[in-house]
Amino acid sequence: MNRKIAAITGISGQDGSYLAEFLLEKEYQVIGIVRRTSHKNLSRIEHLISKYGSGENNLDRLILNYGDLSDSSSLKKIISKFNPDEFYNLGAQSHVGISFDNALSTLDFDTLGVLRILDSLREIKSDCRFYQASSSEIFGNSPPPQNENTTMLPRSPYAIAKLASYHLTRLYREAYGMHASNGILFNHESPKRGLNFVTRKITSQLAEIAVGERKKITLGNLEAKRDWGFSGEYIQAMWKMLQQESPDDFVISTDETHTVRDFLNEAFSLLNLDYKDYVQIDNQFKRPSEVPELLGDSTKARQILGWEPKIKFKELTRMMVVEDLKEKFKDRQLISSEEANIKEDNFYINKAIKLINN
Ligand code: NAP
Ligand code: F7E
Repeated sequence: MNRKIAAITGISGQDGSYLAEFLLEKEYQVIGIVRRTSHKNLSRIEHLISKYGSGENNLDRLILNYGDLSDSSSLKKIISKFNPDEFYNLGAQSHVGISFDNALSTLDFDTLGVLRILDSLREIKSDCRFYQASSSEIFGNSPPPQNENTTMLPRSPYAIAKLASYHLTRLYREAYGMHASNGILFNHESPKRGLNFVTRKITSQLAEIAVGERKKITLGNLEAKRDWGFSGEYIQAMWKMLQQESPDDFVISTDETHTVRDFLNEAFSLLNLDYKDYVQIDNQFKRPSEVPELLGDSTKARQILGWEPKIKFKELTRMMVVEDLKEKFKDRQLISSEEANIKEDNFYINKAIKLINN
C-alpha cells in the first residue's frame, strides 16, 4: 500500500496531537518532530504511541524524530530521510503574553523556523505540500469581523512573527510555485489546551475550586473578545487546505465572539457559582498591548473547503469544564478510571455541585 507521509512540527502540542490522530486514522504515516527536553513532553500523544508506535519498529506508523525549529540541519535531515508528501508546521512559541518577555526566541522559532522549513523543502522536495499555522493575532487592532482581506495590524512580538511567516509562506508560493498555504486560525481550545491559556486556566482552576484545593482565580483583562472554537475540528480544516488543487490562505473561525468574562460566567454557572465571588485581577496577567476584539468571517473556508465548525462557545466551555472535573476527580481518587469511562457529563457536574455545597 502506498501510504501518504505527513511530517508535523508541534506534534506534542494541542493541535499537533489532534492532527496526528486524524491523519493516522486516515492511514497516513506520520513523522512527528519533537524537541529534546529534560522531562518527557509527550503526554498528549501517549495514546497514539501505544497504538501506532514511535519508530522503534519497522512497521510503526508513527515515527518520532528529534528536531528543532531553530536548527535547520535537523529539519533538513528529516525532510531528506522521509520525503514527506505533506508538511504541517504547527510548532511555535504560541503564547502571546510570553512573547513580550521572549521576543527573540519567539521570532526565531515562529518566523525563522518557518523560513528554515520552506527553504529546506525548496531544496529537497519542492512538491511537498506545506501548511503554515498562521493566526488571527495578525489582525491585531483591525476592527471586526476579520477575513482574508482585512488589514493586518499586529500587537505583539508573537503576532509580528506570525505575520512575517505568513508573508514568507506566500512568497515561497508565488516565487517558487510551492503548494504552501496559511491557515489563519482564530482561537481554538480543547481539554488538551495548555494550562496558561485563559480558557484552560479557568476550567482547570474551577475544578480545583470544586474539590476545595483553591479559593480564587487570578486573571488579567476580562473585556477582550475572542472567537473560540474547538481544536479537534480546526485541524480538519488544515488537512482540507492541503487537499486543494491550488494553495491558498483561509480564515478558520466560528464567526461568533465572546468576552473572557462571558467564558467565566458560562463555566462557573455550570456549577451554580457566581464567578465574581472567585475572580481577582492582577496586572501581571495584562499585556503591554492587547488585541481588543477578534471575530472571524470564515465564508471563504465554508465555500471552498466545505468546512464548518459544529462545536460553538457553550458546548466548548461545557466540554472543557467536564474534562477538567473528570481528571481532578480521578487524581483525587474520587472516582475510579473504570467509572470515569462510563459516566455521562451530568455526573461530573452534579458531583461537583454536591462537593461545593458540602
Ligand atoms: P501549543 O499547544 O503551544 O504547541 C506548540 C508546539 O510547538 C509544541 O509541540 C511545542 O513543543 C512545539 N515547539 C515549540 N517550540 C519549538 C521549537 N523550537 N522546535 C520544535 N517544536 C517547538 O500550540 P497549539 O495551540 O497546538 O497551536 C499550534 C500552532 O497553531 C502554533 O503554531 C500556534 O502558534 C498556532 N495557532 C494556535 C491557535 C490556537 O488558538 N490554539 C490559533 C492560531 C494559531 P513542546 O511540547 O516541546 O513545547
Ligand atoms: O488569551 C486575556 C488575554 O492567552 C485570551 C494563542 O493560541 O490565540 C491564542 O492567543 C485573552 C487575551 O489567548 C488572562 O489578555 C485575561 O485577551 O488564552 P489567551 P490569545 O492571546 O488570544 C491566538 C489566535 C494564537 O494564535 C495564540 O497562539 O484572555 N486574559 N486574563 C488572559 N490570558 C491568559 N493567557 N491568562 C490570563 O490570566
